[in-house]
Amino acid sequence: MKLQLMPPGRGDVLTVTSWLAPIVWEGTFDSAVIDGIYKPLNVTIATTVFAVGKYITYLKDFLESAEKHYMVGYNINYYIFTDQPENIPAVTLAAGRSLWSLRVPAFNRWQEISLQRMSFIRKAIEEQIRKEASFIFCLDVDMRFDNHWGAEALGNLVAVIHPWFYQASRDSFPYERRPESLAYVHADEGDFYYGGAVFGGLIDEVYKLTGTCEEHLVIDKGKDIEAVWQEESHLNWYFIYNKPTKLLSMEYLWSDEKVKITELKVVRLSTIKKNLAAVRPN
Ligand code: UD2
Repeated sequence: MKLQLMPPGRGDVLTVTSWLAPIVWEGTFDSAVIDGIYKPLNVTIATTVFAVGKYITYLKDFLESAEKHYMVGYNINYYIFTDQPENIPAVTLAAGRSLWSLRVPAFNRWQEISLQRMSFIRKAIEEQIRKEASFIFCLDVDMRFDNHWGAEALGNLVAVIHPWFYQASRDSFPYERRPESLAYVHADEGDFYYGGAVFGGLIDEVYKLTGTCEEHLVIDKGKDIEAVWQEESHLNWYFIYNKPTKLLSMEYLWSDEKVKITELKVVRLSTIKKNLAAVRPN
């Protein structure tokens, strides 16, 4: 019997969306093939992280674990947005990887950091990042890489399925439901609920995404309405009308607080259990 060159990777999970975007799971890709495509292009991947106030304490583990597992062998520019550049930990970076600090103010409400991230990223793309990288990932800082998180994640516009809503029905997705907000999603709309902790893609695509979300956040603020999950709500609105070209499964955004499910063969990135009262400003 002849061996199939490309046997179907997984039969137990959804691996492609209704608009034909792949959903990346362990078993659906071959890293050697993927690296064979991207390595010769010598791409640089911008990676933005906010570490404001007490969240700076997460940065060391984030960076050290990223150096072990995140896009290993690729050029990475980390852009750390912080109110205390002097406290950025000294972490040894591999060749081709560098770190920039970008100063942002300290905020007195944690929601404000989430709300303003889109605007800071949009500006940084305009002023610096677009000259220095071709892809970008925007990540939360209270996270740890545990396993390979590589170039299979690259795509034009990339979203991650939120681990808490993987098996949830659409009516339980925590979209913004008040029509006064520009993040409003009608009960009949929505494909997946995506996490705000990981999004990315080509620089120009993420520039459009951050610019649109920023505009909508500003208009909402003018109307004195704050979407239920801040910028994550606006991001979810955006991905309904601008479909991501690649989706990352929960392997790419898991949570230390979740009980593992059988479909999850490998955890690549996980949010750390945090004491919110101790780390948030409000
Ligand atoms: C969820 C989302 C997060 C964001 C937020 C919006 C996931 C796993 N997380 O996380 O991406 O959409 O909801 O409300 O999908 N930060 C600071 N200093 C602070 C507070 C926050 O630097 O004092 C930064 C930091 O990079 C942090 C990020 O903002 O990782 C998100 O804040 P969070 O982790 O407290 O938000 P959370 O857990 O509600």
